[in-house]
Amino acid sequence: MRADTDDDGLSDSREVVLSTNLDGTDTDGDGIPDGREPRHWDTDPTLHDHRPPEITIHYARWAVDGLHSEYAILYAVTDPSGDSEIQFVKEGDVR
Ligand SMILES: [Ca+2]
Ligand SMILES: [Ca+2]
Ligand SMILES: [Ca+2]
Repeated sequence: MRADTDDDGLSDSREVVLSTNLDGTDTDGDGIPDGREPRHWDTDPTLHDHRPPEITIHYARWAVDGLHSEYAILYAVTDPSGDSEIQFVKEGDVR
């Protein structure tokens, strides 16, 4: 079994190759653990280069009734680490 002293998902030997901190889980301090950067985000664990949030539209509807229109949109914002997602619903009338 390969040693992972700081339990960040990156083995000690791999941390030496990548020049990351063997005793710290987040070398660049961007909130994404060293072990997740190269595998999940393809980012450099030694650079504070995290990505902007992802915005996903799950649902969009537009209805027209005579001169009255309504819309509804369900969208989600996911943080770069993928650990949390917030969903929003926006509804309104167009006259
Ligand atoms: Ca490690
Ligand atoms: Ca580390
Ligand atoms: Ca990091």
